[in-house]
Amino acid sequence: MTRRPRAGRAPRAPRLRPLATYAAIAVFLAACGEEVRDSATNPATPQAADLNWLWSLSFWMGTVVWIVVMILLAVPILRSRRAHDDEPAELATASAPGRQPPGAEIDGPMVAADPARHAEARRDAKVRSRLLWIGGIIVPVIILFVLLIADGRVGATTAHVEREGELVVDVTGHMFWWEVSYPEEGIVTANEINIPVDRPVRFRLLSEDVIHSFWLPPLHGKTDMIPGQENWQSFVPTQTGRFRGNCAEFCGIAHAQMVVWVEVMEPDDYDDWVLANQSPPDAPETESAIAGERAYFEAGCAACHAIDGTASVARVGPDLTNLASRGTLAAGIVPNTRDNLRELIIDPWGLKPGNPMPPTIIDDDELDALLDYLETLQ
Ligand code: HEC
Ligand SMILES: [Cu+2]
Repeated sequence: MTRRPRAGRAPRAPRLRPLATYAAIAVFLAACGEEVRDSATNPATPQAADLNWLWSLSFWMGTVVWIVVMILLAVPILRSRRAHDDEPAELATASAPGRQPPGAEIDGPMVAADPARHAEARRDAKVRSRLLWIGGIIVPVIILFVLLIADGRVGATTAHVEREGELVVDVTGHMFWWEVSYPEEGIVTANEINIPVDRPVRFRLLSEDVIHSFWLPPLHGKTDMIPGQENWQSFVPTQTGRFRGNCAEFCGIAHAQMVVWVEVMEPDDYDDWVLANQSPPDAPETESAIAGERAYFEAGCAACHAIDGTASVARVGPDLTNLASRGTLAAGIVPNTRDNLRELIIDPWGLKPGNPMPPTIIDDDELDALLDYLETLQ
C-alpha cells in the first residue's frame, strides 16, 4: 500500500522548523562560556590587531553583500507572487506550472498585444541590465579593490616589525611537539615559550618531519613550518599573560594535541627566567632521586631525550633539562603533575593517542624514583 501525501501540505516541513531553531540557538550558545581569550579576535599585539581589522573588514563587507543579494532575490519573488494574485482567475490557473494546455503561449502574444505591459517589460529589461552592470561588475571591482589595498597595507605592517633589539627564538615542529631554542641565550626547552613584553620577537620556524603550522591566535597569524626551509614570524607582544597556540596544519594523529604556550613576561621576570635556565639542573641529592637518575638511563629514556649536564643528549623527544619548571606535559595538553608524568611514562597513548613515545615497562619502586628524579629537573 502506498501512502499518498495529504493535499495542500508539504510533508515534513513543519518538523524541520523547530530543529532549525534549535540548531541556530546552539550555534549562538557555542559562543558563550569561559572567557574567550586565546582567539584571533582578541589581539594582544599590534600585528594581530591589524590582522583582526582585515578580518573584520572582509566579514562586514561580506555581510552587507549578502544582505543586498538576499533583498535582490526577495524582490522579484514577492513581485511575481503579487502579479499572480492580480491575474484574472482563469489566466492564473492556466499559467500555473504544469497546467498549461499543450501549445498555449500565454505570455508572448498577450504582452505584445498590451502596450502598457510591453512598456513595463522594456523597463524591466533596462533595470535588469543596469543591475547586472552595477552588481556584476562595478560593485565587485570596488569591493575587491578595497580589500586588495587593505590586504597590502596589513601585509606591509605585519612584515616590517621593528628589528632593533629583537629576540630570536628557533621553533622546530616535530610530530607532535615543539622544540624551542634560544640561540643567543643558549637555552633549549619545549612546548612553552617565554618572551619579554614590549620587545620585538622573531621566530625562526623549522620542521623536523612533516609540514606543521605555528599559530598563536592572539599574537599573530599562521606561518607554515616546512622541512628544509626557514620561515620567519615576528611581532611585538604588548600585553603580559599566558597565551595558547596550536599546530594549524594537519600533521598526523595527534595534530590537535600539539599545543604551545607562550608566556609574555615583565622584562625583569624574563631575565630571571633566562638566568635560571642557562645553568644545568643541580645533580640529584636524595637517595631516591639518585636511583631515579640511574633508572632514567636504564629505561632507555636517554635514547630520545636530553638533560643538560648529563650523558643524555638525544634530540628525538623534548629536552627535559627544565622539565619541572614547565607548567604542562605532552605538548601543552595536561598540567605537569606527578600523576600525568607517571601515565605518560607507562602509557603514553593513554594520555595522547598516537604520540611517538614508547610505553616503558618499569617496576613501581623504580618508577617512583624516576619521578623523584624528574621532579628535580629545573
Ligand atoms: C623513542 C623515543 C623516546 C623514548 C625512549 C622516551 N621518550 Fe619521552 N618523549 C618522546 C617523544 C617523541 C615525546 C613527545 C610526545 C608528544 O608530546 O607528542 C616525549 C615526551 C616526553 C615527556 C613530555 C615532555 C613535555 O614537555 O611535554 C616526558 C616527561 C618524557 N617524554 C619522559 C620520558 C622518560 C622518563 C622516558 C624513559 C622512561 C622517555 N621519555 C622515553 C620520545 C621518547
Ligand atoms: Cu603539527
